[in-house]
Amino acid sequence: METRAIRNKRFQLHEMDGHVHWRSFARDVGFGLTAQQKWLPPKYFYDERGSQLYEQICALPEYYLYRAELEILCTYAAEIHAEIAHLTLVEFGSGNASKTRHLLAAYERAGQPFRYCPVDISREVLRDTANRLLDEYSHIEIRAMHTDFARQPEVIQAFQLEKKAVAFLGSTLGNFTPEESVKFLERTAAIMGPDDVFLLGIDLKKSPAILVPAYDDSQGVTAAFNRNVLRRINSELGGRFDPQSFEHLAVYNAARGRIEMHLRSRLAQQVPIAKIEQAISFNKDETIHTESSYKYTADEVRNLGCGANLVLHRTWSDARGYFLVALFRSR
Ligand code: AVJ
Repeated sequence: METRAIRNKRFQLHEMDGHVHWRSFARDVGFGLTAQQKWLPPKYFYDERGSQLYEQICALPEYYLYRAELEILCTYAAEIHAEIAHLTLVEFGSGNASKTRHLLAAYERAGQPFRYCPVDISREVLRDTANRLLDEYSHIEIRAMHTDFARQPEVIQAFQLEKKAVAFLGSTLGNFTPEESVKFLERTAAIMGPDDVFLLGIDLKKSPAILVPAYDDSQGVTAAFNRNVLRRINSELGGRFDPQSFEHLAVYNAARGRIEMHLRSRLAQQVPIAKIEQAISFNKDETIHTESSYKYTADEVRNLGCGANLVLHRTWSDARGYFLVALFRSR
């Protein structure tokens, strides 16, 4: 635990352990790379280097998602804060909180103590972010949780909060299939009280001419982010991937309403991975499906909520209508 944080007692880290251990990584890699359509869970992008690359992605001109949501949170921070009524803010996939901080600024301006509970899969990012927020906001108290929350939103019950606002921003829900999304939201709604709110930030459906470049930028940052999962298999599982022998691919699958990222093998090859005691064979042009990023319409967002016992209360959008922040209450 961070020493300064212990001293000032405004920071606590819940270490829910295990979940991001190399054994689970090995299991998921062994499972995904032996499937008919090879695939890897996108959560493994986010080691320290991957988190840095994601921050670089957010600064790319093509990656409108970040700035659109930032615009919403900046413009409507006071309105959103008023709806949330100063409840403790629990955030799934908080990352560096660079957008959330605008909402936290509204809490700070209220001049009353408040609590922020970020939940993230990356311990380094949680610690650094918490330290910066503690420096910046005098009224903040932070209870952070290091865990892979996707399978189990109930982990946030460990915070033992009476009332809460649960935030899931950055279109991270888009990484789940619609079925997984409804399940995740339903399980979250089940642990919400009558005064609790759920704040969802999600990317909207739009022309592939805008969508695709956001996932295939001209500087190749997204390509490096995509290949980072291979580097990670090399360093953590004794893999022998040559990341450059895989081409970065981003396509919009209109039928499924999702951007797909793949890594396509430029040649037929065999890649040994020591810790799973296997060599993986690739045909030329065979792909590993590394990420799906689902896009929704505003109506579909409302319906996601309906299927999960969440009632849509209010929405905010950016000037171009690219992104949606939606506030739900539990039924
Ligand atoms: C963090 C899941 C929202 O899907 O847009 C960015 C991740 N992948 N560029 C997204 C990502 C490629 C991002 N999310």
